[in-house]
Amino acid sequence: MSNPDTISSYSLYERVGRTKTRRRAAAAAAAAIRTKMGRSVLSHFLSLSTNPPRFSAPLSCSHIRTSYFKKRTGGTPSLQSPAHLPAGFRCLCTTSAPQTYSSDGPPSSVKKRVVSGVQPTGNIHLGNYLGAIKNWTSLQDTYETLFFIVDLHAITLPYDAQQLSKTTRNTAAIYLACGVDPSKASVFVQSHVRAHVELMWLLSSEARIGRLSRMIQFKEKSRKAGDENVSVALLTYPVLMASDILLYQSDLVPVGEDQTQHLELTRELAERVNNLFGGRKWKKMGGRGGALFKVPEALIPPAGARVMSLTDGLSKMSKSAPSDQSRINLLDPKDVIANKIKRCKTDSFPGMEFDNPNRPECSNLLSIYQLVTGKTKEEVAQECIDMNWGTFKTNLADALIDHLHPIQARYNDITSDATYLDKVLSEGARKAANIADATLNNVYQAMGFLPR
Ligand code: AQP
Repeated sequence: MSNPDTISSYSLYERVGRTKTRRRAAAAAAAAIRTKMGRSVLSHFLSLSTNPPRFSAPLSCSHIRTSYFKKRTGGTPSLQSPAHLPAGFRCLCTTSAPQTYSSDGPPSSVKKRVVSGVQPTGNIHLGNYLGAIKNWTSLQDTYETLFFIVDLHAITLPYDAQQLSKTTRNTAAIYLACGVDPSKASVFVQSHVRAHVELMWLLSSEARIGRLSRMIQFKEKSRKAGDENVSVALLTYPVLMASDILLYQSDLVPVGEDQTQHLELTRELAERVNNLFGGRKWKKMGGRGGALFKVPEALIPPAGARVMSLTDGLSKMSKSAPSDQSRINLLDPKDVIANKIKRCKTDSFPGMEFDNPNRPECSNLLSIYQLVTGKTKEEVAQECIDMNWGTFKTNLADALIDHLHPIQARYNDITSDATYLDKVLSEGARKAANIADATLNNVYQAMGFLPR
């Protein structure tokens, strides 16, 4: 793909525009180039330049692809250099990459779109912060970002209706306190954009029960909840998650290890619906044709972002773990943080070290220390190699308190002004709904529904 011939052959074809003469010249040029460089590569580029976007063009790496938008809008065609990812992030490149455009037409910029969210199911903890929210603050500088509070997901397990709106607001305030900037990212509440549920229903018709019931999270959560408490929503929430992602024609989705299966399902649903209802079939229904959904890819957060429980280094830190001692909540006061660190599980090995499989707690706490101090793994390993647990725990507690204090102060400011938060959320929902409604309307049209 990086062959300079490839670039110039595309440019040559693209420069000859729409008139008949130009098309003839283009055909001649294409024929000449075909002889020179071989049929398959050229036909790939020709099809990109003349046809609506294809569903899935096989590429060795989706980061090295022609810029569809630039070609459509007559800009200088080019191969994108490997996408700029924020420090530490990796993109899980796939064997197929979509050549699609957003349902609301060509975007005003070529920024890729990223969506993510956290459930307002309790206290936001250090795992949610280091594994998700903190990373968003670097993503918002690079990508077009939408961060939402996934309140519809919060009802998949028994929950407290009296608390839901409060925890939803608090979660939004935490996003902002952690540095999510509403002037860069759209911040909104999932249930405020009705298209999420509507698209979920449409996607449900193409989701299969067997596939959903084999999802690891369903198996684990349903086993924990017990049969009587397993709601249909617990089974089908991955379809809602697919809707959350596909509505926004997202390019990239930050995923933790526990969510790769969900993204895989999302990709499958996108491809299935694209194949069943998109392209020419959609065009016949009066639509634009092409792909209905962009097929998203996984964005892997920086290493070390999986935060484990303070009481068991082999289980992830979790909102639903029964013991509050197992997690640091972002809003825990200083003395609570110090106390939780003091009491967290240790071992009897000398010194401190990363990556010893027999010392999961040690590795976890060192990683937390690394992430909140911003030091490198090597620096932390060197600094702590000879420390005993007592000294390390004091240092860790101090570092955590220092790191979380400004977040807590900003949280208090934000929540003291209810109108500010309301304004951010309604503006975020308005922007999100514009994108989401366009996708939803396309899907209704392609699936044959009578227009309103
Ligand atoms: N321990 C963790 N380490 C790193 N990242 C984590 N995330 C959650 N726990 C950790 C990330 O937080 C984001 C939002 O997660 P969620 O609200 O969907 O909740 P969850 O993944 O189900 O985990 P929780 O918060 O602990 O809730 P419960 O107890 O209900 O499972 C995701 O990006 C997730 O990876």
